[in-house]
Amino acid sequence: MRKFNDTGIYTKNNFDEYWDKGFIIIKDLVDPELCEYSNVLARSIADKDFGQIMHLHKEDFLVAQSAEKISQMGSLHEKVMYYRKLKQISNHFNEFLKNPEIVQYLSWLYGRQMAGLLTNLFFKEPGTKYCKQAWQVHQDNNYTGNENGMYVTVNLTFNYMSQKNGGLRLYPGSHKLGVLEAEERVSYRESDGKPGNTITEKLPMDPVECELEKGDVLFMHGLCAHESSDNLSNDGRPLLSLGYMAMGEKFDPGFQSKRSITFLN
Ligand SMILES: O=C(O)CCC(=O)C(=O)O
Ligand SMILES: [Fe+2]
Repeated sequence: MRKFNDTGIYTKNNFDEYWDKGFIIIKDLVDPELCEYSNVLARSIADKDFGQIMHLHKEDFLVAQSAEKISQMGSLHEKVMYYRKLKQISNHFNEFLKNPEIVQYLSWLYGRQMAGLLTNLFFKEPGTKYCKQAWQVHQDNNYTGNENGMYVTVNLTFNYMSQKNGGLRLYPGSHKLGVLEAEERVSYRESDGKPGNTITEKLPMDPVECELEKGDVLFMHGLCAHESSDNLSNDGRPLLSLGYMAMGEKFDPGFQSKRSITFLN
């Protein structure tokens, strides 16, 4: 493929925008029906608080995060059927991580072959404990610890995302500041509603609000600082976060997260 096209999404403008701001939104990159179907699957295995689900693409993580639900099931039949469902759902999200449109765009932006590293789902379901989840300003690369900033987050919503329902705010150009010092905070099913390994310095730019519709895809540099507020609306904000790392780069697997690469093609 030629590096740049004059029309479509593979333009010099888009390339420059990504590397200038540290993020870009590509409208309608994935099928909205895929988002709706994925939402149905994810909701069917959510716990009562709609807590974050980590690594939907890994069967063992889904089983581990469903332990309470499974223990409440009466019959062996029910448990086995639920286990089979988890297996199917992890396969679905493993395929999602390999989405050709997303993977091709990432490889084009970075000029590198990419590997899948993680999947996360944040429901911010109205009326639940985790709708009051305000992510403090952070860089996602902080979690994966790549010195070259070669981690990338790809975000999609299964509904819509705006400031009304707890959407993200992004700090344009902050990826150029490199790896920033941060204070570690519990960022998985925390109890204080303030997750995110928080950047300690005051950033020299103002954040911009990020709006997404079903099917839009946000590509965000791992060093791009971002944050979000709680969701006090009646609309859920299921946000799927797909994590990628350029092939061959070092990363911290994390004792709890046990990140490992998934080959994408
Ligand atoms: O769910 C949110 O509002 C933000 C999530 C996030 O930034 C993250 O997981 O790194
Ligand atoms: Fe983040």
